[in-house]
Amino acid sequence: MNIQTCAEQLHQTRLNKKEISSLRTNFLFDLEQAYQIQEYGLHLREQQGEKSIGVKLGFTSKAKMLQMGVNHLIWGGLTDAMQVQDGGSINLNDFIHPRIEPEIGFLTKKDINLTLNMTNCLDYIEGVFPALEIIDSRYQAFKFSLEDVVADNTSSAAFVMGQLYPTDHFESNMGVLLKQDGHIIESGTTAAILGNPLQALIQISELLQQRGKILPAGSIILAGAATAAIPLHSGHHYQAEINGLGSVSVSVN
Ligand code: OOG
Ligand code: MG
Repeated sequence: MNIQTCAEQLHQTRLNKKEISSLRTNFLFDLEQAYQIQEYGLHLREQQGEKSIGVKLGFTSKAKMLQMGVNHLIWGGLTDAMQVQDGGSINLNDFIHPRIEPEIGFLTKKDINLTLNMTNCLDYIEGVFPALEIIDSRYQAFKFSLEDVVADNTSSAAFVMGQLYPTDHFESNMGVLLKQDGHIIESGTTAAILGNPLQALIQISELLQQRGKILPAGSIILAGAATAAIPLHSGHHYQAEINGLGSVSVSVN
C-alpha cells in the first residue's frame, strides 16, 4: 500500500459504510504521511464535486483526549457535503457508528496566511457560532492511533453551524451543554478548548503555515469538542447550547 491506496481505501470505506482495521499493518505510515493520505482523500472528494469550506481541530480538550486515548492536537478538512442545516436531520444509515459533540466555530473574514497571535487573531474572524460535529471513524470500534485518525481526516463526517454572532459576543469561558431530547447529557466550557478557543485559531494558523497553506476568507474553523462525544441514536434530537451564543440542533432518523 502507499499514500494513494490508503486514501482510496478510506474513501471507499466511508462510501460503503463498512468499518476497517488499521491500514498501518500494511503500510506503517508516519504522521507526515498520514496528513498526505488525508490530503489525497480530500482531493478524491473534490474530484466528486465537493468543495473545501474550512478546517476542524481535534483533541483540543482533555475530555476528548481522555475519551480517545490520543493526546496530540490534529486537524482535518471540511467540505460542503458535510454541512447539515441547523434544525435539519441526518440519517443514521449514512454513517458507520457516528458520535456527536458540541463545538464552537469561527468564520474567517480574511485569508489566514501567517501565524496568528492573541492580539491579532480576532481581526481575521467575521463571527463566532455554536456548532455540532458528527464524527464517524472509519476504523473498527472507533479505535485508532494518532496516525490512523489523521489519515481518516480526523473522523470528519458532518457538522451543523448555528447562528453567527459578531466577535464581541465571544468570551473565552462560556458554558457548553449537549442535550438529547432536551436532557443534558454532557456539559463543559469553551475554556476546556486549549484554555481559550482563540488558541485553536493560533494553533491552526501555525499548522497551516507549516504546510504552506492559506485558509481563504469565508472559511469555517471548528475549534474542537469541549466535552466527550456521545453515540448517535435514531429517533432523537441533539442540541448544543453555548451560553451567550444560543443553540444549534439536529435530528437523527
Ligand atoms: C477524532 C476527532 C476529534 C475533536 O473535536 O476533538 C475531534 C475522533 O475523536 O474520532 O473532532
Ligand atoms: Mg470535533
